Amino acid sequence: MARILITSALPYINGIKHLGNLAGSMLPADVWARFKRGQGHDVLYICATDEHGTPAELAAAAAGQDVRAYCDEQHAVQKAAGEAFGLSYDWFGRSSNPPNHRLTQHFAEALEANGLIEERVDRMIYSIDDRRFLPDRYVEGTCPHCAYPKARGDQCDNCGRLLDPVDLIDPYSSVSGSRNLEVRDTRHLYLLQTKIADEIRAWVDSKTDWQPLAKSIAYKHLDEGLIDRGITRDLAWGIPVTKDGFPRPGMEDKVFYVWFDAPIEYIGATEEWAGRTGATWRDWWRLDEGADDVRYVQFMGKDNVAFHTVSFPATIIGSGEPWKTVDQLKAFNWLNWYGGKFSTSQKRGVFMDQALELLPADYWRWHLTAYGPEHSDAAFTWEQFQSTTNKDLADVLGNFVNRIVKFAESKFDGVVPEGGEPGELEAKLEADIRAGIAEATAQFEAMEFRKAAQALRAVWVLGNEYLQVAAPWTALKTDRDRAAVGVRTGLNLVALFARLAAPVMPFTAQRIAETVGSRDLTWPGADASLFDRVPAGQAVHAPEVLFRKIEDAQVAEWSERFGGAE
Ligand code: B3M
Ligand code: ZN
Repeated sequence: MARILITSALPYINGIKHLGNLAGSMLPADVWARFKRGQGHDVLYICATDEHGTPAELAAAAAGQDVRAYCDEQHAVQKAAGEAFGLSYDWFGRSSNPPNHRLTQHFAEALEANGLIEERVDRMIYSIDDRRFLPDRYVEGTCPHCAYPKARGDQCDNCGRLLDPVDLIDPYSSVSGSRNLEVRDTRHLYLLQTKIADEIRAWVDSKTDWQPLAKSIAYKHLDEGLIDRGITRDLAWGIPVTKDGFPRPGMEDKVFYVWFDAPIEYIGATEEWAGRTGATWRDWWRLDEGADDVRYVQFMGKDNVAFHTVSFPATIIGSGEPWKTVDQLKAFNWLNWYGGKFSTSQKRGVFMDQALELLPADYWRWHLTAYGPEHSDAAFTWEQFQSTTNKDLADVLGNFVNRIVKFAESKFDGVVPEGGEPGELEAKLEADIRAGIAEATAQFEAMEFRKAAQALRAVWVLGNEYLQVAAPWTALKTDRDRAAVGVRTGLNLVALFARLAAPVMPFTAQRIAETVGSRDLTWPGADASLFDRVPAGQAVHAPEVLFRKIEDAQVAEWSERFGGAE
C-alpha cells in the first residue's frame, strides 16, 4: 500500500470560514483522504490555522483581544467546525506553535548559508497615530490614475492598476483613518528567488502530471520573471527573525512574512502530530530519512497556487536540504454566492457554523463535491442545493435504502432471506455495478470530484432500476424464491452503496451500513463478491429518514436570512 501525504491550504485564523473555503480546499482534500484510506493506503492528512500576518492582528484588535488569546479562541472554533463537517485531519495544527517557529527560523538560516538572503532598505508608510508600519493594502487614498477615492496601496479596485502606497493622493490609514503618515526607511530580509529561478523552473518542468490550472499559474509567474521577495515584516505578532539562533541584530521588532512561514507549517503540523501520537515525522518529509516513497498531494484555491508552486518551492530548493516537495497539486476555482462574494457584513452567504444549524454536514458535503468550483467558478444557489438534495440524495439514494429495507422488514421478518439463485438479471446488474465502481474509482484517482460524484449517483440509480425490474413485491405473490433473490441482492446493494458514499458522506454512509448490520466502509475495489457480503439471516432495520427534502418555504426563509435570488 502507498504512503500518501495530503495537505489543504491553511485557513486564516480570522473568523469561521464560509462554504467557499470548504469547497475550494478542505472538503475535497478530506474526500480524497477518505477515498485513499478506504483503499487501504497509509494516509496522513494535515492542516492548520494560518495565524500570522496583519489580518490576525487587526481581527484581534477589532475583537478587543490580545492576538494570542484571539488565535487560541479562533483555532478552537475552526477545529470544532472542521470536526462537525467530518474533516478527518490527522492533525489540525497552528502556525504560531513552536515547531513552525523552529522550522521557519531554520529555513531562513539555511537560505542565508546558501547566499540566498539579503538585507535591503525599504521605504514604507508609517502611521504615527497607529504606531506601526502599514502593509500596502492598509494604506488607502485617491488613485493617481482614475481618482478613485478608496484605492488601496497595493491596487486600485476601480481601475485595477497595481500601485505603490507612496503614489496615493491624500493617503490615510485604513486601520484608524489617520492621515498622520510619513514615509520611513525600514530594513527587511529578501529571499533572492532570482538566483534560483532556473532550478524552480526545472522543478515545475518535472511535474509532468500536474493539472493545467496549476501548471499555467506556475509558468505565468515564472515567465513574468521571478522577483526577490521580502520575507520579513514590521509586525509584532509572528515568528521572530533570528540569526544563529539569536534575535537578528536590527530586526528585533520584526517577524517573518506570513506567507514565508505558513507553508512551512505543513511540516510543523506534521511534527506536532508525531509528537502527540508517538509517530515519526521526518520519514514523511525528509527524502534522506524515508520520505522518498511518499506521494504528496496539496489542495488549495487558485489564488494560492503561485505561493505553492514558486515561493514555497523556492524556500525548499533554496535550503539545499532534501525536503519532500509536492507531487500533485489540485487547485479549485471559487465558489461564489449567487455570482457575488460571500460577505459577513452584508449577510451574504453561509458560513460553516451556520450551515450546520440548517442541515447535517453530508447534505453540504455532497452538494459542494458534486457541484463544486472544480474547473470553473461555481455559484451556490439555494435552488440548486434544493434540487440536488431532493433528487440525488432523497429520491435516489435515500429512497432506495428505505424501500428495500422496509420491504424486508414487512415481508421477510426483517431478515435477509434465504432461497433462490441469482439469474440473468443479477448477472447484468453486477456487470453494470462493477463498471460504475470502476468509473467512480478512476475519477477519484484522477481527482475529478464532480465526475466521481456523478459516477456514484449513476450506481445508485442502477439500484433503483434493478428494484423496478426485479420487483420483489410482485414476485412474492407467485415465486417466493425469486422475491428472496431480489431482496437479498437489494440489501447487499445497500451495504455496497454505503461504502461508495463513505468518502463524500461519511456520517450517512455509516447509518446506511448499519441498516443491514454492516460496518464495512472500505472502498469496493476489485472485490471478489459484491452481492453476498450481507449474509442470509442477517437482521435489517430501516433507518429514520436518511435525507429530508428541502421545502420551498425553507428556500424562501434561507434566502431571506443569507441572501438569495433577489
Ligand atoms: N492562509 C489561505 C488564503 O489565502 C491562506 C493559505 C495558506 S496555505 C500555506 O485564503
Ligand atoms: Zn484607479
